[in-house]
Amino acid sequence: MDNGSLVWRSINAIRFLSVDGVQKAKSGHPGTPMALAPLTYLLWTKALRYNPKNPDWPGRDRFVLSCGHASMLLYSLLYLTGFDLSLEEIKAFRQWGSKTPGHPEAGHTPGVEVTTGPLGQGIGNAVGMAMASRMLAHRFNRPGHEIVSHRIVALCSDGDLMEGVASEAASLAGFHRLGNLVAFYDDNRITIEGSTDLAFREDVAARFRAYGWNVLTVADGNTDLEGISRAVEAAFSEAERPTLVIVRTTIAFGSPNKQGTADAHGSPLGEKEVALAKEALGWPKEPDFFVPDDVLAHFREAVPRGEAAEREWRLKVVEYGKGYPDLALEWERVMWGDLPEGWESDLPSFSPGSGPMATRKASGKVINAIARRIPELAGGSADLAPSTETLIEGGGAFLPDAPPGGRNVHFGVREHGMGAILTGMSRHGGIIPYGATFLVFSDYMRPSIRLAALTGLRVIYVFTHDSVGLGEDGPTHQPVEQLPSLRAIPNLHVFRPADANETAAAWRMAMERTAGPSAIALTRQNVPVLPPENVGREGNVYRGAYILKEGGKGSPAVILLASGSEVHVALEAAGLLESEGMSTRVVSFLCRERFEEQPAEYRRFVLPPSVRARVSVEAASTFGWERYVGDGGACVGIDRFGASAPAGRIFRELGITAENVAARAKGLPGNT
Ligand SMILES: Cc1ncc(C[n+]2csc(CCOP(=O)(O)OP(=O)(O)O)c2C)c(N)n1
Repeated sequence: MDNGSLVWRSINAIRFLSVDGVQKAKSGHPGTPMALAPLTYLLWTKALRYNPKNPDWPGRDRFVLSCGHASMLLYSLLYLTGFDLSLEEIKAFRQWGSKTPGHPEAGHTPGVEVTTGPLGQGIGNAVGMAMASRMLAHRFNRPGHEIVSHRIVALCSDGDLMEGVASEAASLAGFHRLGNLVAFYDDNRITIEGSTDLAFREDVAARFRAYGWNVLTVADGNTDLEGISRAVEAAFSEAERPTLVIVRTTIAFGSPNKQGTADAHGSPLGEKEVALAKEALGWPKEPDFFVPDDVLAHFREAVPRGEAAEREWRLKVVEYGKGYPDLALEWERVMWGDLPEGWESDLPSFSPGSGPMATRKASGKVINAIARRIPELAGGSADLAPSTETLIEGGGAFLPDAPPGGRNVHFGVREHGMGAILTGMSRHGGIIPYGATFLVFSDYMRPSIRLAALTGLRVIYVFTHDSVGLGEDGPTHQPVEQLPSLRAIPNLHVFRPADANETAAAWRMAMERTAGPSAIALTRQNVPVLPPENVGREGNVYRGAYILKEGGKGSPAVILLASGSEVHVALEAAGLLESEGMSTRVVSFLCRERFEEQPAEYRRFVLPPSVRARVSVEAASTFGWERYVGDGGACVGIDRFGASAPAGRIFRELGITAENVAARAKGLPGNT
């Protein structure tokens, strides 16, 4: 190790930019960037294909910092290699309005591929990206014209590999033999509480081999640049399996008193120790944020290198376009995330005459109608496709040994892994992913859903068996609090269609929504089909909540607000109330978040402030309905766990009946 050489000074520049950034912020994680500087130096100067001047070109490799707490490492690399991230931003680490938030946020900082920080998610996202890339390669590559040939490279830590979500995703990656995925594991044996000996002694290499991964090790990730280079090269030339490179490092390498200790994980080293570390590694103590000119110039070679790589790829695409003009247009379209002209023209309309239909069933028909027009719609379920009705008929299975081109993904019983994978697929681009399970198990996916919402990604979650109406499986399977808890996630749109026609509308909105994810909650049980002309009237269904039935002229005496299967309970209750002379409005609440986006005028039209007699009805926790029913109203819902019995009996016992709703309406102040 020659601290005077350009290479080691470059590595030390990564280290001390990170250390100084954390020190100035008085908060952050200095130890891991110090340890990973040699590996990332080699990756970012030699191995990765990226263009700092055009961070989003589709042919680039994707670099995922799964251990997002080491964000300063990534910011240092982005600044040094010439992304649109200034030294001022590095100095503003973790400050209000900066481009350098505590953990990396995709879409916020140029060059950040995914939002990471919750451990385990990033590696799950990387698996999703590798799957999306594989699907696109199947669809678009032609012999001699491999326009999809990039790699997904993830960097993960002990914490990442302890998390269950990583195991689920890694298992699936091994199963699929995703040779386009390389993960580096920073084996520094330190977490927050101390040594990994406290809780993590398993043989990670054996575990990943058992998943089907190619596993390589680097015994000395601190100083052995040749060893690291060899491993990177070997990993990048493996095409048949995902590769895990276990790199043994020392956290805070170079810090005389803190290296190898948990102290260096999550707090600044301290002024004194920073000075000692700089001295130990032969780095000038002053000024802070020092980058020698030749070091910066060396890193900035990434710009012409990246531009050349992009140019080469673009020429490939031009050649491709000559041979396959239609495919080339399709490629452009899917990578932009645009839907094809007229994509919605086959969306089915359902007639009441054909009898009642479970909304999950309707959803299955809608998925298939969409899939015929949109080849990039791909997804599946966590081993529940026959129940969630999410199979694309004739879509083929996405399997390692099946003919390429399959769009039905079998996630296995891995809801959390599925959640992280869907996020990665969406962020990769070119695929519109959906994933399905029972609504109650959305809890198993919640951390991933939250990140998709935070990042603003188009992911569609299909959650069936959406209430106690699923019946005999009992309270373990009957969602109660899931609807309000999903609605509490900012930027997630939660749809709960009342019938088949609303289901088609929900899917349409979810497909067209690019600013964030959508969850569609669907019934297991049959529900009546509403007249399509009522659902579609004036397009108000697309406003999230709309007047489905108006009892009489003038202001209604009472408004019933309902979602999903309970819309029919409300309609029946309205009949009862009207037979007693109370004019009743029924508002179907398909998607609260859409409704909230409407102008106040529309919202007041649907829910006039003067009508205070309101009753909500939803077979779920009533949490949140107060906002709409107000002081003068009442909520009919289920503020307890369900029970095992036939659905009809449960609804009766728990008061989700037209009679109860009517009685509650009549009992409101002013109506008695
Ligand atoms: C899901 C989740 N749980 C807890 C944390 C808080 N946390 C941040 S880093 C960390 C563990 C640090 O150990 P390691 O992953 O080995 O990182 P290193 O010490 O090597 O930086 C924990 C528990 C988190 N970020 N995400």
